[in-house]
Amino acid sequence: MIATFGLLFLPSCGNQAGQTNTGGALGDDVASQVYVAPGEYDEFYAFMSGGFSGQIGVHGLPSGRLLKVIPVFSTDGEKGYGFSEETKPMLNTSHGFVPWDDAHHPELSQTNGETDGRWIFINGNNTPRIARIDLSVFETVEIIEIPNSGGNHSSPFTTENTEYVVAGTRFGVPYPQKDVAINTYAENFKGMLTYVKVEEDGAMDVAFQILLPAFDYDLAHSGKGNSHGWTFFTTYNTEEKSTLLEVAASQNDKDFIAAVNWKKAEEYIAQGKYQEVPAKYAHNVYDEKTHMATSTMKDKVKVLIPSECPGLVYFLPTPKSPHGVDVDPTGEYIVGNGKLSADLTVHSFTKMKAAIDNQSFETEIAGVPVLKFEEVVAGSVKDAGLGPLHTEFDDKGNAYTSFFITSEVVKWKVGTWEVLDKASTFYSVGHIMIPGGDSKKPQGKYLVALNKITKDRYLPTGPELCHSAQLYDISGDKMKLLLDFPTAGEPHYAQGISADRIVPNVKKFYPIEENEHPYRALGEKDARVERNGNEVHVYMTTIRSHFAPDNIEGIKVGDKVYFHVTNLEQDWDVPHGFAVMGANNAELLIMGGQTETFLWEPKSVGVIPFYCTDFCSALHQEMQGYIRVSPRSSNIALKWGLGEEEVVQ
Ligand code: RUQ
Ligand code: CUA
Repeated sequence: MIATFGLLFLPSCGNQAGQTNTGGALGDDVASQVYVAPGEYDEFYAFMSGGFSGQIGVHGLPSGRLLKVIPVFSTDGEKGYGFSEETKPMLNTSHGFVPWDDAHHPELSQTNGETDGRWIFINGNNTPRIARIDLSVFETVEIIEIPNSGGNHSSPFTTENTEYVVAGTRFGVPYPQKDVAINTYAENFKGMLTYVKVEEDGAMDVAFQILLPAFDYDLAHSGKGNSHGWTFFTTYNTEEKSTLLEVAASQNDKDFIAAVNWKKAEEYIAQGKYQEVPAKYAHNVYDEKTHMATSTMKDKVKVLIPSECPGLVYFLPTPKSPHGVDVDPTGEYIVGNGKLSADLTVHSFTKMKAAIDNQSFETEIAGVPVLKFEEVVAGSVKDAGLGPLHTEFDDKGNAYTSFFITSEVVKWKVGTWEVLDKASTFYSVGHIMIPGGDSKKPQGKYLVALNKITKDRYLPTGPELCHSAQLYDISGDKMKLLLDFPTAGEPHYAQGISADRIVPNVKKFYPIEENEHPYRALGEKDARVERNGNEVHVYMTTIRSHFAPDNIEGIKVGDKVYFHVTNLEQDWDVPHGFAVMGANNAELLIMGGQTETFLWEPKSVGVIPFYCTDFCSALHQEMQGYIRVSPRSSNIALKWGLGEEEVVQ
């Protein structure tokens, strides 16, 4: 009763734009539809990209509860990600250490076109990268840089069996990079599409790249069923302009969807019809046994040139500056979300194949045949709204498209193209997500709208407001708004999956006997301190509620002190933390069975405290210790201990 009373007052100030919240919180008993009782699990996981936070936010659906923020492309002081010696290599690139990125599109791994819960991939837009997150631990375990690209936006959309994840450059860049006048764009700049091979165990590597004109490659989705073996990329700026794009790149009536036959590409690679070119890009891998990341610099890549590889790429004319490209669950329909077009254009894969067979080409650009629009178009969704961006699908033959300008989600029928329903979003929706909504088997119970503007939806927090997700029930004929919830960073795309596909594989701690970290200490008997010149290695252990050792003497100003901290706990949810006063670093947060390393370079003499940062037991506050720092010239012996026991060296 109290909850209902509260809700009555909030929407009145949440609707200043004059929109009516039909079927929303006031409609009927929606609260019970999103209520997940204490102690119960949500039915779905939702993985929201963090946009300019560089991370992934994991929420439960339908409750909207934030379950975890997974650090991916940005350092994260909360978890020591990018601060510990083990994770620093994850953020290495050909430009050196890059502690931030703009993460847009999470994409779950698939088997037979269905989400399988093994991994989630996400693109780094700014310094082109793709990351892989292992969903047994919810940690980033691999990041590969994408060479010959600028702005990896059309990424990392997967193929039907996760054979590949793709990357397409949003910005044309000189190929190879060189010092040229910007106004030579059309002649010197190129656009590269990249296929990253994903092995059975998840390991990624750049398999090949395809050299195309310097259009802006915006988004992508792969075919499925009949269209398996193809990937579709949207383009804009087919005008190939480099300045004032808001006008210059909106001239052409139609831009293109680039259809890439990646099975054909595999044949050309096998026949050796590629150019091997120098390219510097980092490949970073986190090993769950050594608890350590390594970064390897790669130096070449295979490039396919369409004019030398007939049948590899075709352009499908598509009005007008299409943003998202989405393939329906059958694989037959390819939806081009032309953001400046009044209608939504849908192409047919069958018609596309026929047009290719009949050579119904309008023209050719850089060796790529342009198919005739009328020969490939299947239909269009008319007058649905303004500014279509993205489309997802349910399991009943319906599609849902977000319209940014008119702030709404429009439901339409695949095949007849009729508009069935519209629901307002609050406000300015970008991506939408239905669990499995870009797979062969959508789990179409909920739709999440990811909104850009939230003013007046939440209590004000100064000039900056959080972004917002809105949850709709789509199980009936009409969409029903159930819930608003804030998100971390700016969610672009998101992915959802029923929890039963992930929960059985989730690890609760790392078995200590499998720990292969070179500086591990597998019990307190292994705890010790070793000096090697001005490098000091502390083999430290943690267990409720002490560090071993907790008193260390004989450290000198100018030393490089590496604390290798092994958490001996073999229990779920008992991390210990580690922090040192004045360290130019973040804490470590060490999971059970894990070893992590903290580098500290003491700059002045004194006795410096350290402590556990994660409340771990009733005696957490006692979990502390001291390090004595002496002058560089001193001859204080290295000495360490815990309680009565002390070792002097
Ligand atoms: S993009 S809406 Cu990467 Cu559509 Cu954000
Ligand atoms: Cu260990 Cu607090």
